[in-house]
Amino acid sequence: MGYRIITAQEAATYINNGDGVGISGFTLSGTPKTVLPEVAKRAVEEHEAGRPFKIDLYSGASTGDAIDGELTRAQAIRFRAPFLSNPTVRTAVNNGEMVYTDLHLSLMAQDLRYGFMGKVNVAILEAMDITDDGKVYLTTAGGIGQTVANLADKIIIERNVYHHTEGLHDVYEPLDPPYRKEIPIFKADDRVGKPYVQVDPKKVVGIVEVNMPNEVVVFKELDDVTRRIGENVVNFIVSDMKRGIIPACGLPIQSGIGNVANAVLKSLEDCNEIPPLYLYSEVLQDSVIKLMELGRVKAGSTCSLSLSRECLDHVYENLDFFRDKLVLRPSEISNSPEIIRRLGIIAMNTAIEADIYGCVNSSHICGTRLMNGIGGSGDFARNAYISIFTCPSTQKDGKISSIVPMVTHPDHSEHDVNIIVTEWGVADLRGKGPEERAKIIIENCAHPDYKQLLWDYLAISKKGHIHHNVAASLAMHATFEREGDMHLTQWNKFV
Ligand code: 0RQ
Repeated sequence: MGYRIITAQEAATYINNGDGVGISGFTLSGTPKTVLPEVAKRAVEEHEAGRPFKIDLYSGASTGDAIDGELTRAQAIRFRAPFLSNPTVRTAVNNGEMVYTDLHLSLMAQDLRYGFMGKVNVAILEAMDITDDGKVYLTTAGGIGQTVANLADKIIIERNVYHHTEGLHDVYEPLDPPYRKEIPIFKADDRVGKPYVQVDPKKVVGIVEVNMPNEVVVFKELDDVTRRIGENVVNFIVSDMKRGIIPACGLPIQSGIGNVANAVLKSLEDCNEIPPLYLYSEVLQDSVIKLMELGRVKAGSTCSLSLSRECLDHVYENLDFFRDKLVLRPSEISNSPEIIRRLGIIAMNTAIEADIYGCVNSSHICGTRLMNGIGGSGDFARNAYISIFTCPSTQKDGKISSIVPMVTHPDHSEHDVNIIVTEWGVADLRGKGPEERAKIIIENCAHPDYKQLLWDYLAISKKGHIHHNVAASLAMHATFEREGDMHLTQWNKFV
């Protein structure tokens, strides 16, 4: 059957006030590029005419300014899940202008299927192409494409000819309970699905022709702090290999997103003591492409190619080299707890803050202001062979300590955190009780300027299995909010 070629403006008319819209993509990669900005324009026109216009927006992870930014500025989003990184939408969420649910990314597709969120009326998929019988070849991310295509009444395809991911996708959607079976991935690069998303051609209302690269994130250059964090992580892995805890052949690694994660991966470039590894992760950044070319990473399974434009072009130009080294999976599979546990992943994620007992906050500044969300960090941390969290020991010119008595928002409890790493060192929490953990985290990870404050907190804490002074436990944060500097915290009023 032939599909209609339509403009982005016409495609936008298929989306109505109150609709649930599910899109392809994961981070800034693989998201549709032209229809949702037109939806934003429509929302502005509707609002000017005095009519309501808001949608519920479901994606694999975050999106960029063309989607989250434009729709937020047009006040066109009622509900958003599961991850954000755009500053405009972050501000709107923190101002209470939309409902946002912070989800483990492995759950997004499943929660939509289970009906935990609203209906998906329209799916918009960015694809290299679609065949007459409904085979949709996605671009740079797996995301939740198959699920939203199944659930939606209408499907819009953005055919984006910029992209060339031929042979990279492995699309697999599990059955729901009580019929679910094991997902048969036993090695990071096993392929178990189809290279395309299958859609019902009758649902496709049209194809929008596009030729556009992805939006990209620019990382901060490595500095002394991030370089030292990276070196500490690599030294820790080497030491665990020498002790035989990590097998000599290595284990697959997962790396989160952001400046710190990027620095950790860069540190692997020069380390010959770690054998070439597999990556089983949700995002794959430029540093991993370099590691593949250096022979340091054998193959990478990911949900998204979160690459700079130059790096993505380089992959496309050398697709024959990368084709058997890259697998793009749906987020439900890239982040599947079952597979993460089976493969024995070494998970490396970033904390906003960690407390002296090993609980980690990855998502909310001072417990209230959303940064990005937990993303896949919880999927990996809970199920990893070794769960590592990294962060600089201080933030905001040293006025904030990232090591605190109690985290203000517990994303990852002490039960899911094995190792904490800052630029000062490594706290290995495995097999230790709470008091031992507190001592090693303060001694090895806290910034020297904050060590005494943290020791003094322990001294005024009530003994028990875990030592805390409940009234004082958030005083460092309260002091920062009141006086702009955690150094000014005084414990005497809590004694
Ligand atoms: O603020 O941007 O104003 O300078 O947070 O912090 O140190 O540059 O580190 O880019 O690696 O991001 C946790 C946010 C770290 C990220 C987080 C402020 C800091 C700076 C960024 P500025 P850095 P990174 C993969 C898996 C989600 C969980 C995860 C993240 C900005 O890694 O979102 O890993 N992780 N998911 O100043 C006040 C603190 C702060 C603080 C940091 N304690 N107080 N501000 N900042 N700590 C993602 C996916 O699943 C797709």
